[in-house]
Amino acid sequence: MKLSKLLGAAAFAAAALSTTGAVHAADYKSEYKLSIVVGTTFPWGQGAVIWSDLVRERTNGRINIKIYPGTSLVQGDQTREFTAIRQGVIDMAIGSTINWSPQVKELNLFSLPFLMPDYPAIDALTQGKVGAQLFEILSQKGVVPLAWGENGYRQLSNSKHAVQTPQDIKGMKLRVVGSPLYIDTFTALGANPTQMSWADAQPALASGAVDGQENPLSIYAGAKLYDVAQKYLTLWNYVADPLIFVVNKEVWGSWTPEDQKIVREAALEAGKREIVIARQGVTATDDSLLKDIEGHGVTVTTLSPEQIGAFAKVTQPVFDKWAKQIGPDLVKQAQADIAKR
Ligand code: X2X
Repeated sequence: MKLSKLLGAAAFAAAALSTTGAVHAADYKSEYKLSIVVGTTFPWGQGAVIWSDLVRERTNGRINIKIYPGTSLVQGDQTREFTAIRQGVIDMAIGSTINWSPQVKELNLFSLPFLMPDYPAIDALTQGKVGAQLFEILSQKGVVPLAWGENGYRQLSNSKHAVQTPQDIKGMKLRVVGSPLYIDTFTALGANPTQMSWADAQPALASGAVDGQENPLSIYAGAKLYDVAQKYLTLWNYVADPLIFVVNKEVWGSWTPEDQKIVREAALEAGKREIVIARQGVTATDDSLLKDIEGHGVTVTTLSPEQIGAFAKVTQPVFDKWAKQIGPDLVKQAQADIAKR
């Protein structure tokens, strides 16, 4: 081959290469919409900030993530978030297992009453076989799951009186999240549960339309629920909701392998850091958040293992009913991994 021809071929190859590069860049959206339920001041929102900042820096701005708090891309209806990710209305999300459980029944696992007694139990599930299996299930549903985060142990608050026994919540009107499992749990306890989005819950608490609710302390304190008459708080660790970092499958496929790697690693790093933030201030060694809550005149009741046992006993039929729906093998695996923790 003559030198001129060779040079011509090389130039052609270079041009072709740069065209593919350009095609990739053109494929990329100018903004990727990331959905979360609460604001960026909450641990959950901090996770979103960390993830989007890391991705923007490490891709030199090729992947530009914009955070949409308040599940605003689905008008605040958090139980529709998962479907919207699959449909591409939402590009990526950090979602609570509770909010996605209407579409992914296995995610109800974490809502089985009194399954996970402590943080090592949560970790045994998310970081073990159960977590891997749940990611496998999610992968078959149009999303690419990347990492685990945490909303937290959901504690009970109300405006009426201290709750120590199942008897104490009889007849109480409680706002619950969007899985029928919660209706079953609180119905078994003799309460009067009503399902509502987080957006609707806050005015309902403020007006007294409902007496109480359940949420992690970071949400309770961050949303200043003590200012809407929620002066009684019971710590009972009955369920905890992990968070899952996901990307819509087509969006994922539109990125180069290098960028996919960056997004995945950033999600893992953000998830780890978010879990640390979510657990701050609510442990025996650091109870600063609890102290802060008490400073607002809140009566905090911490249940003993025996008192928790009384609630667990009443809700056992709900556990058994839902274990069948979730999948007995998955629940058994979870129980075995928790026992081994
Ligand atoms: O709605 C709730 O209670 C919240 C904010 O914790 C969830 O999105 C599951």
